Amino acid sequence: PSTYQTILTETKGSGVAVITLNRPKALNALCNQLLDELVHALEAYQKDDSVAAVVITGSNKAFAAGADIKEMAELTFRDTFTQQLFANTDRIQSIQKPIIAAVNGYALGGGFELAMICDMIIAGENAKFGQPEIRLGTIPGIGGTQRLTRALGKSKAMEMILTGDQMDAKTAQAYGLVTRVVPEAELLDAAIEIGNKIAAHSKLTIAIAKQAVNQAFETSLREGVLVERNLFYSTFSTKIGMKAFVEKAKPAWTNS
Ligand code: CO8
Repeated sequence: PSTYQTILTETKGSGVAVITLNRPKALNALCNQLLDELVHALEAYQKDDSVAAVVITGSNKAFAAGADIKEMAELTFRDTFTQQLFANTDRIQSIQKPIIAAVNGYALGGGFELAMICDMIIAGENAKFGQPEIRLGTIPGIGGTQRLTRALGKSKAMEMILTGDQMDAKTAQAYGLVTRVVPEAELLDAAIEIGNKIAAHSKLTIAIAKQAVNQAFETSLREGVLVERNLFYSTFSTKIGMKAFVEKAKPAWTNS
């Protein structure tokens, strides 16, 4: 991990890993190396038993101002197709631990899409979200047309994707895109606080709950409810929490 060049990693509180996107001169544009390092770090945290949740953040000016336009400007259709450009971002969806995006400043294009891949977004008051790809003659390519439409509904998603206009933090909160808006300076602490609350619970059940919620985006209601029911039943494999409640004791979630 110490060999990363485009991200910083550290662990805070009780098992909350923080990944800071760190290409300040390019407003954290998501170059190939950054995406590779980010996926690598997330997969390492997935395997690390001491980590319960991950926060991804950027700087006060930018979470990430999109895919790296200077890199993309050199690519042909053939390059993007044969390299399957950005397909490695699919691997972020396979991470079972909760990922919190803490967004100050610009979350544009691929930066916005990365935030939407995360399990929740917390925004600083200065956060600005947008899909400006249309201004470059391209379209969102890391899931934006799908996730933004699910998050905002068709009309607002169309407006943002077809005009390239940005949305501020308060409006994003009103649409339910971000879970809370906090003063810029308090952003990281607020994200870590949520991570700490998650870390206090069973890691196994947290992963099960995440999978159940994500199922809502993949299936019909009937199938989703069935998946939930079976996942719910699976939580009866350890009865630590319920027994602790009955015994008025604090649950010890060791290995569960
Ligand atoms: N890529 C590369 N470099 C960038 C990017 C970017 N996305 N954004 C900013 N930078 C660089 C600038 O070029 C500049 O570098 P330099 O000093 O060397 O010229 C430096 O960061 C600082 O930027 P600015 O001087 O522009 O800072 P401002 O404060 O004036 O403006 C903005 C900030 C408004 C955020 C502005 O930088 C901007 O508009 N950036 C581009 C935003 C954008 O269009 N993002 C979408 C990119 S496309 C995308 O994400 C598509 C993903 C999926 C594609 C799938 C294809 C297969």
